[in-house]
Amino acid sequence: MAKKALISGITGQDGSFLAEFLLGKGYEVHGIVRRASTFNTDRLDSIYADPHEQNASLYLHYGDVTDGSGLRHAIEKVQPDEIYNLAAQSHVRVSFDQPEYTADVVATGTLRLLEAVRDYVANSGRQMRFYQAGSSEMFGAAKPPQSETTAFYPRSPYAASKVAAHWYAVNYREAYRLFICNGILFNHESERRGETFVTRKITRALGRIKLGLQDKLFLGNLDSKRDWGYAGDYVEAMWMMLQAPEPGDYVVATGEAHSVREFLDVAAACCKLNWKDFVESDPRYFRPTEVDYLLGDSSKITSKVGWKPKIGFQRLVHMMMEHDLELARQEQTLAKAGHRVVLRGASHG
Ligand code: NDP
Ligand code: GDR
Repeated sequence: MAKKALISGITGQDGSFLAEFLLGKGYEVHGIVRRASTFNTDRLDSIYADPHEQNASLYLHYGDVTDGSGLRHAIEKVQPDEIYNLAAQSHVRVSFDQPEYTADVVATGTLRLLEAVRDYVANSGRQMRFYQAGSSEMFGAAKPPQSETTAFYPRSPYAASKVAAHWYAVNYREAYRLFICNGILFNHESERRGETFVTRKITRALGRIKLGLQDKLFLGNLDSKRDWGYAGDYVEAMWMMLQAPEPGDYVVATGEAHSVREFLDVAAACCKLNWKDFVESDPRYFRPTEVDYLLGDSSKITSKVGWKPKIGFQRLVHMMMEHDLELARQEQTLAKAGHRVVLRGASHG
């Protein structure tokens, strides 16, 4: 019998990589998808098969982590062996504008799912493994390098909500002996990254500027440093920690940090551009409290579980840049054919 996984947040960057990864391992994959007035499953297009087809192994269910009864129904219907809780309002800047909503989704959403799991396990007698998507943002202002023993110092409603979710998960593990792992993942990016996060905002804009579709790029703080890895590597870490004999909490990072300015340097060099010619500062993109320096020490997951990152900073930026230059070429073709190209992301994030 194939193992079954249930993923909340399957339509996001990580959800799509994880679904692909688990399908490759022979899992039957189920995802919780929010109802929207337009399709929000673009990132799953390459792996989606009509569920009526005989060999389909990806199934989508409507649901929302703000709706506890829906989560319970999904768990009872799917009876998963593993749950990956990736659903989140995941934008740090936006969490200052929507703090209550962010807490409801990120913190209480996790609690709702844990409660549903607790009851399901107690009533069915079945075991289940649970992954909680924690974040390096939980370390916030703590001095780098940050590891599992570093005290949290969250600097945004998003980060404070992730800290609450982290401790709910620890408490449910200890109180009800559930197999729960907190992954404390540092920033991870890809060509599927949302276009309002700084890396993708940069590579999308540079591609368009190179091809004459856009003039300026407005950004906030260029001095903050992040430990940027590749999303494809990081979903493997999520799975690996759930296969370990005992549950635990793990930092997942590359151990190398770069500033936003350095990201711009490398991306602009790929396109033979000088970013200082077109990058401008916009106060909208600064945060009331910034996280200056995140650098992860992932030696625990390497020694206990055997995970290591494969893709480094330079290769990551090149991959994203090449992808977004190709997207810009497609947009240019459309523009030349008289279509209106909407530069989504250019003035967001
Ligand atoms: P994304 O923002 O790309 O995806 C978030 C997912 O959550 C989307 O599928 C989104 O649905 C879904 N979602 C949002 N609100 C709800 C809700 N109320 N109910 C159900 N689903 C909801 O994030 P990533 O893929 O980058 O990140 C995955 C998880 O990992 C998140 O929890 C994030 O906070 C965390 N994380 C991410 C890091 C990173 O660098 N990427 C680092 C550390 C942690 P929709 O598509 O409809 O919007
Ligand atoms: P982050 O990612 O806040 O680390 O959270 P983001 O890419 O949004 O910001 C990284 C750094 O870049 C600075 N910055 C800008 N950021 C955005 N989005 N837009 C801008 O125009 C801009 N200019 C400068 C930011 O101030 C910040 O210092 C991401 C999310 O995926 C979280 O969900 C996840 O938990 C953490 O990574 C780890």
